[in-house]
Amino acid sequence: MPAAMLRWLFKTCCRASSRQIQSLFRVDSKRSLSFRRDAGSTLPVVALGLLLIAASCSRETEQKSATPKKPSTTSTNPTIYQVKGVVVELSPEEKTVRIKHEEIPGYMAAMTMPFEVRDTNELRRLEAGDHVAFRMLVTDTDGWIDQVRKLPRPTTNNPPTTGPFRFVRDVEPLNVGDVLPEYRFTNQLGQAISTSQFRGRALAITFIFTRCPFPTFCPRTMENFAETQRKLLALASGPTNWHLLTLSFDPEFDTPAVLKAYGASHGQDPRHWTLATGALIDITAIAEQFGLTFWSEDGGISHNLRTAVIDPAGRVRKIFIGNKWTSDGLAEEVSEAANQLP
Ligand SMILES: [Cu+2]
Repeated sequence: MPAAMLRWLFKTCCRASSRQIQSLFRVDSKRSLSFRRDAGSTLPVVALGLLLIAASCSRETEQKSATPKKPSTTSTNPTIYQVKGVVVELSPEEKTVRIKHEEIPGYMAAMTMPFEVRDTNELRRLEAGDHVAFRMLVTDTDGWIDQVRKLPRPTTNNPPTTGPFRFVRDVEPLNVGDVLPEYRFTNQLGQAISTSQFRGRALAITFIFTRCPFPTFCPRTMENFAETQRKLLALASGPTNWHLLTLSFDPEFDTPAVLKAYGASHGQDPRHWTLATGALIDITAIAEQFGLTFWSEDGGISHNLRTAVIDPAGRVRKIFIGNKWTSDGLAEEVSEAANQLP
């Protein structure tokens, strides 16, 4: 689907132009994106328009890396995708349902992930194993699903897909009060770093991969860290002994150069915020110690979310689960930890 891919490319290139691009496409009854039929006669104009947008995009990207990005205004018109999948787990109290969903062409690879459901009545008749179709609604900063319909179970028995083989080492889960073992990683400048170099400072650690497309997952985590950095820097007579560490679990793609650009696009101040990655066995170990798991699935990476605060003595102070925490909450934990007496 080249049209959808094109649109996605431009969307990731610069969000401002996504609406301009959207006007070039129509959403048909199956909600798949295609070029407007009547666009054929205006194709030369469209092509010129795309070129101009591309030119303005590259300028915007350059500016972004020089100046911290302002929080984008929330788009009120969600993009809608029709998706099918299998219910893995229902959590009505959390207003989420975990679904192993099929590929969403031009947007996201097939993966298993929790989706927010705003009306929990939609979950009432569902159970794990049900085949469902639903609408996925995505804005610049949010994502949720609705119109969840049960589908008849397919008659063929597909074998379960198992995760790929990977090297792991046995690690103990870390609880509040436990000392974080030393881990060595490589930062966005290609320099070796160690978690123990942050002793004496409050350290917030979180996990992402830069290709993650879903707004409430890695992009939200990045925005929250950017806001936490901004709030902590703005604290009059606030502590200065704090640091943020964002670890990528996609070292193959997230090279130092990729991390540097990703950090810059989120207003990373390298004095207080490091993006890093490392050997997969180390990333896996530290992630699992905080209860985060990730695995590759049909070309994408499925994962859950963890953010931890380490105190200046190197002990775990707090572990935030999922994406419901706020930058206010994190900034408060970090500044309290920073002010903590040894
Ligand atoms: Cu993600």
